Amino acid sequence: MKDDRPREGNRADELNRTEPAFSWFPGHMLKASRELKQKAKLIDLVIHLLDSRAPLLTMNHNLLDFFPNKPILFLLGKADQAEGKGLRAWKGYFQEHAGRDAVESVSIHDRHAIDRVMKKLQKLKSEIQKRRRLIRPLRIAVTGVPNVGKSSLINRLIRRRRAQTGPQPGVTRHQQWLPLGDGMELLDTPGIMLPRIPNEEAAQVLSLLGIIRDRILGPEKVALFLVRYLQIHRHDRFVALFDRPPSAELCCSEAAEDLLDRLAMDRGFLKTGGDTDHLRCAEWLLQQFREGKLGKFCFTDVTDATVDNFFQSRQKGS
Ligand SMILES: Nc1nc2c(ncn2[C@@H]2O[C@H](COP(=O)(O)OP(=O)(O)O)[C@@H](O)[C@H]2O)c(=O)[nH]1
Ligand SMILES: [Mg+2]
Repeated sequence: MKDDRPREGNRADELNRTEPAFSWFPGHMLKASRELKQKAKLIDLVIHLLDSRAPLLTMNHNLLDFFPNKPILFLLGKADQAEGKGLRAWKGYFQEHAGRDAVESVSIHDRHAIDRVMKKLQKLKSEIQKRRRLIRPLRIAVTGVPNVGKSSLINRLIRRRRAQTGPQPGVTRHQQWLPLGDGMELLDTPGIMLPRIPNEEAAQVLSLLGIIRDRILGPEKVALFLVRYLQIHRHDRFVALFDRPPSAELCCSEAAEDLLDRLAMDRGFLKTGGDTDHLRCAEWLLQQFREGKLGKFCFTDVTDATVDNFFQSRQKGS
């Protein structure tokens, strides 16, 4: 008998059916990961760039383990897209657990923030050179998951467009040393994905942030996650997307699928024949989010965070 159950050609769904978490680790990342591990001995300082909107979720413990005894500067990146209160709380969290000088927030659109990072690097350089009696330039690796802004940050720091950047994960495929001046060199590295994504919600946040490609979960699924998030936290921003807005009450109570359908109808995303085109509407909604048109976000709450294993093990080791 023919099996006519609906089929989903969606990799994450297939994986999620059999286990609570899934991994997405393409071959080029495995190669990049090996290359970075080999270079780890050469590095004096590690910049670990995180997304301010979900800092612990975008922290790659595996990657940090390549550098067991090296100082780490955590940068909370894309700060221009993060809600101020959440960002300050996360900065406090990292100051408490990693050290006052081990964290800074940054946006490539904020010259003052770039200057603050530069000052912090100069301070760390002096300390490291003094402690290790180094006379050669300090070698700094800029690390993080894909698409978190590593290459863009490097270009801002060196004041040149030397590192290739782009809105999709996987633009930087090779490591590249770039002179920073002031006796420092930066290593641009390809993004390395978390080996294991803890759950479906985490995967959806990572997709929204552009760290996992949309096609892995499917744009509609990611957009529906965003609709649900807005329903709970910021229905005003969702309502503002409509020409003829639904009531706030309806916006909070209706199923996310129906709201996306309503939005598709309102914005005129229709297929030939008149049915609403959810895919195009989902892609449009994700674009609005990524262009910052839905405002600033903070997807993870610091009050839910326990002391991360990474800080506990480093404290024990120090
Ligand atoms: N709003 C905002 N976008 C950023 C920032 N830094 C990088 N981006 C964007 O994020 C995307 C990925 O940047 P890229 O530097 O290629 O990331 P990488 O893969 O980590 O090297 C690009 O579209 C950048 O323009 C930032 O501070 N704020
Ligand atoms: Mg890059």
